[in-house]
Amino acid sequence: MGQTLSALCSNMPATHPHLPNGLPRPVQLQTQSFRANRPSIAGPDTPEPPYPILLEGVVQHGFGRGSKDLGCPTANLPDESLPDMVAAVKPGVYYGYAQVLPLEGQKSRLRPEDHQVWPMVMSLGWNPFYKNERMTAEIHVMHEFSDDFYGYNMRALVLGYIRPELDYTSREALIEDIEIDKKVALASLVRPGYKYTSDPFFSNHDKA
Ligand code: ADP
Ligand code: RBF
Ligand code: MG
Repeated sequence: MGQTLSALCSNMPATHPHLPNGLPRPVQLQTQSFRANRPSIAGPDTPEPPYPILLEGVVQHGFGRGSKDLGCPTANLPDESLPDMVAAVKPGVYYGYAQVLPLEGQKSRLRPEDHQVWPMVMSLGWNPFYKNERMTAEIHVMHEFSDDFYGYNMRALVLGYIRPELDYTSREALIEDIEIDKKVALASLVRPGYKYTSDPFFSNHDKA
């Protein structure tokens, strides 16, 4: 028997809703059984093919839901950056590293540290909770940026798979799982086999 959902939720910050007295939430069966048994680390000790997967694209405007609805901004990548990843893996939640860079020849409004390589979680798919009609790739960077960065270039190195996309019956349940995804990503990335922050794919813009 794995960790129970209430055990996982007991580590959540107080701002996140908890299950009332351990009562099950009214979520779909498949979703519920998956959520109750989430491992704290995802993937093998070192990345295995098709990882690492490299993505690059200019950050697009989406529906503005990430920050407003979920408290989790997600930088949306353009469709052109997706085919390689879509061909290699299924929709789901992934982890890795990302870097935000100004476009060639443009000056950045952000701070130097905003251009470092930061851990990220990524959602690749149809966002069933929102019934999207198009596949999207959205990256939440685990760093507090000084400003938004629409129109900036984003490089992402995907190192592993966390979980399938689920169709939630409540926004709160999706928010809780995204918080767990972030913890799983960080715990997975601190492993010695996942030291990719100095990978030549990333620019040393921040050190220039
Ligand atoms: P949209 O639907 O337009 O993608 P979001 O509410 O998801 O809107 O917000 C995403 C935007 O927020 C990004 O494009 C970026 O400019 C900004 N942003 C600020 N901090 C972050 C972060 N840590 N991770 C991802 N995007 C961030
Ligand atoms: N949307 C879903 O419908 N199902 C999911 O399982 C799901 N998981 C996500 C996991 C992470 C780490 C992130 C950042 C987003 C996830 N979303 C999921 C996408 C969410 O619906 C999306 O960010 C919003 O649609 C805002 O654009
Ligand atoms: Mg977004």
